[in-house]
Amino acid sequence: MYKIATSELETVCGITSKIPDNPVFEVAFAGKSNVGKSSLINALLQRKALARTSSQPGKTQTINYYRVDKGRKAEEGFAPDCYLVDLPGYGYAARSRHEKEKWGDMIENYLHTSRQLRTVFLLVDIRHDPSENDKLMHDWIIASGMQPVIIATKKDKVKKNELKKKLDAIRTKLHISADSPVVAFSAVSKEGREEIWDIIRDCGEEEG
Ligand SMILES: Nc1nc2c(ncn2[C@@H]2O[C@H](COP(=O)(O)OP(=O)(O)O)[C@@H](O)[C@H]2O)c(=O)[nH]1
Ligand SMILES: [Mg+2]
Repeated sequence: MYKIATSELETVCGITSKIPDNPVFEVAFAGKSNVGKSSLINALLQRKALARTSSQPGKTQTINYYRVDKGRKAEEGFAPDCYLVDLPGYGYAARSRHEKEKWGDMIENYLHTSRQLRTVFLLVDIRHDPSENDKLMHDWIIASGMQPVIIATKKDKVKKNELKKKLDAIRTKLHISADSPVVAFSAVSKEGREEIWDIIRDCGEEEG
């Protein structure tokens, strides 16, 4: 189990904010509103409510940078010094066209501007087939030169004997090759947490 020495919300970017030029690597979390991005970040950081969660979709319309283990030297057993970036959610039905465009601009700007971004995790609800917006987001991540890592959230909501079928459906819909991971995660049981930290640590090490 990864130990986390410190975690804090360091930067919040609105639509007009400049994307920060951060000193250490970033990994980002994308997905529709309510899919469980903030819950996943809290679970990774072992914090109850550092990232605000809500049963009302569409609350987070900023890019939130959570700094992990700031200034800490790499050490076995500890999470690396890095940023977990909570991206604004999409697919909120009541949202206006104007807001959708703002959302798209923000995400595209982030994907293209952030020099420290190493991996984007795309979260999809394990119970449902990926939506058109999920496919669009998946394509955007690939177009910006990264291989998205899929996290199927709310694993506790499906029966054990349905798990494989659900994961296979997600793979098929998003055209995920057999050698790319699709990680099943539950914020209730915290299953999947260590596997996600392994991926984060590895993508930070690639850069040296
Ligand atoms: N059962 C279950 N509920 C979850 C899980 N992850 C998130 N939720 C719930 O789903 C809702 C939205 O979660 P949140 O993290 O705010 O989603 P976000 O909009 O993507 O940041 C909240 O009511 C959470 O408690 C999970 O793994 N299992
Ligand atoms: Mg959120």
